[in-house]
Amino acid sequence: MGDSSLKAKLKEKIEAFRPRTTKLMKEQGKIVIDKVTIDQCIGGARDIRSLVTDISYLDPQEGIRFRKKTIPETFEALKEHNVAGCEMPTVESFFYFLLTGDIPTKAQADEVAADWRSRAEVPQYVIDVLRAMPRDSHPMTMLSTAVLCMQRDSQFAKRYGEGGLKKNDMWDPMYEDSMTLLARLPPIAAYIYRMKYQGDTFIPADAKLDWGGNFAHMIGQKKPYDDVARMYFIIHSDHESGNVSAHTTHLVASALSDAYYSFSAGLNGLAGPLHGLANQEVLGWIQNSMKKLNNQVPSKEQLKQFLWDTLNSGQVIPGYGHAVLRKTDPRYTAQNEFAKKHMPNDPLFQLVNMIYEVAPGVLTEHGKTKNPWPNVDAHSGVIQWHYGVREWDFYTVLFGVGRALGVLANIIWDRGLGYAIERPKSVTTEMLEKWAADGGRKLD
Ligand code: NMX
Ligand code: MLT
Repeated sequence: MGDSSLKAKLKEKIEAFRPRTTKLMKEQGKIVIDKVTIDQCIGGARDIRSLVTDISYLDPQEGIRFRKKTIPETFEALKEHNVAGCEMPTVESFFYFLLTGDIPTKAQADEVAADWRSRAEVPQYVIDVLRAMPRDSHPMTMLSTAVLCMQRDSQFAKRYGEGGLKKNDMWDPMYEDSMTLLARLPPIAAYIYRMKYQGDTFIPADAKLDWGGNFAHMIGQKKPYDDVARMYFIIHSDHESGNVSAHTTHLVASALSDAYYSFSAGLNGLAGPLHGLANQEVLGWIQNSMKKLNNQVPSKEQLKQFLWDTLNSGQVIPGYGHAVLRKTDPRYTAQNEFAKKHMPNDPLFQLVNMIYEVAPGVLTEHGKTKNPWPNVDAHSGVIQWHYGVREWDFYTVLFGVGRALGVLANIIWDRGLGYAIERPKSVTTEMLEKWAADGGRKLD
């Protein structure tokens, strides 16, 4: 297969960009841009400016921008790519935009679609591995395992192993692996879903459908769920570089591990309850609250009590709070607008809105969290539930399929710009105590 126009465009973009990174490193590398305090060292490196990405940026007040565009601006800019009769653009057009920063023409987006279609066949050994796993394995374990076992197909590992792969050319096999991985993720996720929850029955891909639409079709969903799938994958794609899944993917790739090793590791981070797994926890929390009331929607007072009971038992309120955001997550808002339009009378949706009215006040009174507002996960499960995807433990897989778009775009650029192996310096508690007593570490 000859190189696609996306690949040619990317080559041009990377080569044009590279001198900016080189200049910053070589000529301006010692300019100070941040300081590090003891609480940041112990407290999860919060706010330390030490990662670089040009693909998305997260402002604490405004939320995410993909390539400088907010979520509404992104959807507006891509609206020529809305699938006929649908409200959402194709994921293919969004990926082109995420990777290059340019809005594609129809032909360019079609080319991505054709490229992914040509790579989409899931090897039989992946199916065999999935089928050999205990059926009650978490679907995130299955997804991560499926990704990891495809490492044997890595072009990057092959070309690196053959020798002679130059640093400036490393983005090329990283791109090839990432495109293959992206093409195979929807059928793999759909296979896991149908194997685990739909009586081991399968629906073949439909070559006429786009990436998001095809996923909806393969799990057995009808309209407008195809738009739900497109919206989910797009809004979950990227959240700058410091979140656990993006950072892990980037960290592992920095050792020149290929896209399969790197993304599988990122998925394992996404599977934590403080990160992506929170979307299944939210549904569990809501359902448990309703169960206590014989499945009646609680009153605001009852809801307040559930929130306090959760906090008093030492648990977090899933879907609320954020390490960076200090306002309602615009990804929550995007889903809320979709739900208002398509499922306004759904009782769970009404409950989600009620939680939004009550939880920020309770969390503020509780006084611990720096951000009492909802994040993306507070809303995602309810929409899935409404359309009949009721297997909560699958929800993080949906997050993971979307997250692949962002983190893989990032590691392609990481190799394009030749970012170094990541290796921050650690210190001992004794050193921290000494520097604390001295009023700070003496800098050279
Ligand atoms: N419910 C109860 N307590 C909370 C919550 C919450 N939703 N959010 C933060 N806190 C607590 C937090 O546990 C910490 O307590 P302690 O001092 O006892 O350790 C304190 O408030 C200060 O935490 P923050 O600095 O506000 O938050 P941090 O940056 O450490 O953590 C999260 C961010 C997202 C991990 C945290 O807000 C949380 O656990 N939220 C609930 C889980 C969740 O929704 N995760 C999904 C995030 C989005 N995603 O998809 O990844
Ligand atoms: C994400 O999308 O990765 C989450 O909101 C977590 C984060 O940004 O830290």
